[in-house]
Amino acid sequence: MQIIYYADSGPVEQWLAELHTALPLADVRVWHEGDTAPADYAVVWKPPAAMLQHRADLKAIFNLGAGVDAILQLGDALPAGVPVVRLDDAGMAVQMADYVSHAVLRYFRRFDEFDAQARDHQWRFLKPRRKEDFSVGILGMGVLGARIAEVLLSLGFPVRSWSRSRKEIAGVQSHAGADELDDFLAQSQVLVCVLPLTPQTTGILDRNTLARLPKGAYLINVARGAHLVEQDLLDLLDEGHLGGATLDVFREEPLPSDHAFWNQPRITITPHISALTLRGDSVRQIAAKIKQMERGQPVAGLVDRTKGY
Ligand code: NDP
Ligand code: OXD
Repeated sequence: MQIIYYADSGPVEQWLAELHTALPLADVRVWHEGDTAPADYAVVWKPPAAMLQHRADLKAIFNLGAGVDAILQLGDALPAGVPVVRLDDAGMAVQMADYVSHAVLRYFRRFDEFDAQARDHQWRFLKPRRKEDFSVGILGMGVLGARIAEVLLSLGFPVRSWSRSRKEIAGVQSHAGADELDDFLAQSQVLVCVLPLTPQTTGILDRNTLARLPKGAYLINVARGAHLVEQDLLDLLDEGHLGGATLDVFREEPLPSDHAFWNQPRITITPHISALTLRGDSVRQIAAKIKQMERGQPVAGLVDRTKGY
């Protein structure tokens, strides 16, 4: 079995070694421009079009991340009949749930405001909030959203979700489709975005959406930078409609050093670390799926190209 590997960053030799250990009978090689030798599977992160163009011979393309926006952007360069398989949790859900719970608790316990006061040497009591008034709305209730919801519920926060299809998750109020978005937003004191980036969700965090949140609401975006219309967020923070934002993803990454977000104290910035691709978990998952495919069995995490995720 031949496997070609490409990632735009990361320790190539270690990925290769772990893939080889997990699939000892496979011949795993790094793909280089001009390599058109036969291959059965591709394991990729942000591959160039030249790698996958004309690769109708592949049995599957494994994406080294949950989000498939970069690979689907290849459009016609992506061979039509070849299944694309994304990472399905692979250790990311627990990281995402930690990150989001931390941000929600920070806003709930007003640590953002205490930090600001401390910078001015101010010792001042701030009225505690009540959890029942601090409802968290999660945009996207897939693999990651469901885990975030579970942890927030265990912390006692009211949780609601928005997705394309309705969900039946104990304790979570499910909203589905465009018709139910306004009602969802109006009741979300914290808005968490964990949607895939598709033509329908690009720019979804704009003034129109964010202004429908209750006054003083917070935004947590851990999905993709292009969900957010950046100037709209800055304006709504300046106008006092939003209380703060925690952003892990940006339209341009790394975030340029002169970007206005760095100067807005109500924005907390992290460098796309909310859920890292873990090599061990990812290799184990991909190797298991390759074995399933070789046995003719179905695998989880198949991307529906018409939906875009
Ligand atoms: P899933 O595919 O499991 O879940 C996606 C969810 O979004 C589903 O509930 C889906 O609805 C919903 N959805 C998609 N399109 C729409 C729409 N137009 N309207 C309403 N709901 C919609 O994805 P994951 O949970 O695994 O990952 C989500 C995203 O998180 C990834 O695509 C990636 O971009 C991002 N991510 C970011 C990371 C980081 O480090 N910052 C790390 C990992 C992922 P339905 O259930 O009805 O299909
Ligand atoms: C992903 C990411 O999509 O790390 O997995 O952003």
